[in-house]
Amino acid sequence: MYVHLPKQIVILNDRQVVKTAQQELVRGLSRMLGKSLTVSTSWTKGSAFVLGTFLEIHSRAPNLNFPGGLKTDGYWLKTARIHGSECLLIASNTDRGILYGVFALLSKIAREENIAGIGEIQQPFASIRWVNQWDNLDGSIERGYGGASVFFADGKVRGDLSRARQYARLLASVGINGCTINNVNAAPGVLENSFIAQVRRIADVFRPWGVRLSLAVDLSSPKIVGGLDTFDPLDPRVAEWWRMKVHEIYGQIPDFGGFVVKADSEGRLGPSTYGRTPADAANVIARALKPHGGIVFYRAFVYNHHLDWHNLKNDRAKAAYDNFHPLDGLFDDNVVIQIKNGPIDFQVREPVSPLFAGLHHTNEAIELQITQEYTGQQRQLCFLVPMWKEVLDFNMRSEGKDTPVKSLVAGDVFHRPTGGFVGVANVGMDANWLGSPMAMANLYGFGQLAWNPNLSTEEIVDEWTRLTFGNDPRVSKAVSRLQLESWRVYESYTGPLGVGTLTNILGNHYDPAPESSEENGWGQWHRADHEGIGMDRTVATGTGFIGQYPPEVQTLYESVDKCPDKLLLFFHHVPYTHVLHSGKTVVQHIYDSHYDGAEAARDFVSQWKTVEAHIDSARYQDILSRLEYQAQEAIVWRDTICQWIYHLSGIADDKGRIERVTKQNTLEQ
Ligand code: GCV
Repeated sequence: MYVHLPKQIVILNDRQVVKTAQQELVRGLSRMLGKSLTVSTSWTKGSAFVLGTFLEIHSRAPNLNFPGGLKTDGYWLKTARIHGSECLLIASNTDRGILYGVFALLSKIAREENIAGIGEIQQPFASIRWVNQWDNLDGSIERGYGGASVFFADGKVRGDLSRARQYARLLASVGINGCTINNVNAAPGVLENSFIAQVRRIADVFRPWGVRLSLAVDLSSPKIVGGLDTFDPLDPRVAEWWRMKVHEIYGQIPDFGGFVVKADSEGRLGPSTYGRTPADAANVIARALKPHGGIVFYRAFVYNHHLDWHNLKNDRAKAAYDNFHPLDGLFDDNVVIQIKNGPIDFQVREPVSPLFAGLHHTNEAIELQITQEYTGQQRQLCFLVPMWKEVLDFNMRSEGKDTPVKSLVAGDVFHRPTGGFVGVANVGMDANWLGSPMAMANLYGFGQLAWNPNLSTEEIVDEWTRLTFGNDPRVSKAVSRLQLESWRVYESYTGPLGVGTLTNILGNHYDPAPESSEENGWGQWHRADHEGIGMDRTVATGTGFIGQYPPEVQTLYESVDKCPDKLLLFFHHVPYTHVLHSGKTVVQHIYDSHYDGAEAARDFVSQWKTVEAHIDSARYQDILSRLEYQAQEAIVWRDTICQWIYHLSGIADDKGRIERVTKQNTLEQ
């Protein structure tokens, strides 16, 4: 199919990122098609792949009709006759866009797509497409399940940064243009002069891939690192300290992206120490970054983890909106409020954060968690793109208009200068980056959605599967099916009806331990007792959280009758005998859901076995043993949660399964 492809590449400039693009094209076509291409910087005659900016190509081919108004980093793949020969143009308004165009072309070839006569324009939905890494300087990664840090070891930047270089390549291949390399629970030491010189080496390996580096910083750095007696954001000495520090960083890293700030959260110091606001804190840093083009990502994950659990009106879910909505309009234009998708903390199911509709004069970005902290930690299969799609497509009906979350975060609805998507990736040194080969679909999917959230889940999973396992339809069908079912299945045996992931929140965030959520100040409450289950977050009788949404969404959630079953227990405390829209009682739904989920997890094993003859045995065995393990874990979850609900409610399972397990356990003891 690709016999007529050009045999030469013409690059119209020799800037670093375009050179990377050229090298990728040479490498990709040689490995996939066995073609060897010549490279030239002067465009004379003959059929060629032509890599350049619109301006550069226009100056050589002025008669071509160029697409207008493309967003930054958008690209054009175009077959055109130039100087009498058929050429394939890979053009963009930026060098990064040319690189993305090359990766897109290679992806098409890998998936055996017909590219004859191609004429395709792609452009990113939003300018911010970043990942965060929660890497500690000792080389560990908070909530990382794929090995040690690719950046740090023993308190220093690694000597060998070849994996960091490969990571930048991986990120660029899915359109990601920025990476924060260290934990948001930031070690102040990253801002020491000697450390910045080390970080520069990482920025140097990122640069050829168009990935900007940024750092998570501790707000008390002016005191701890700078030796001042304060870090009060309104103190002029503090402002000057940030200004000088930023100046120093840009001296080493001219394309530095900016800072991520976690403050007044989970024990981190913040502006509240001085009675100041997040806007005061964000702006002092933003002003230091502004002349250099840097951004501050200020996280909305600010909450009190010592909430009084006796008080039924207390609600952690309200914190982000309560803290940030009143400050709308007070943040500088190079501040972005980074908001987790849900109001609690990356649970298996949450409603969207109401803060997305609560900021009209402030930039925002959605924070999604690629690393599966609460969703099976890469030991269990849980493909998160279907969840993210639901979140991004959710229509907030802000001011009574169609305002899906994706458009709010991109800044389209309220005409903000910037906005977008941040994924907590936490890849590590493991050969497959995330610890499990199947989990990479989440990183791929995040990149694809950040580029184009209008892609369907099916398209994304099909592309990933074929790029990863090849084009055999027997394999791609089976893998896609497993991925597509996995979130629903994981939810069904861990936390159905919006109750949250009933995991051990005081420990590993992995094993079932529903009681750990209650009677402490962390606020991940489900309020299960002998009568009923769920958090009453209504305006009428509960915490009032629902009142933070625009009116039409309030109407949907406030009424127990209208509230969708999948989120019922997030918003309402109901008796176990409450009848769902499905016609089942809550308690029976919980039992059935856990049994069906465990059954479906077991079925994953059989589904996987169908691909044995069509896949390499190393990956086949690896994934098989993971799915077998998951099937066992699903039974552990099923029995723990069903027993717990049975003992709390005293209500028997219609099918007698819980009683049988209880009896069997008693006999075995
Ligand atoms: C980096 C959750 C995680 C923490 C994480 C925090 C955050 O609470 O369990 O490990 O800290 O979120 O997002 O800041």
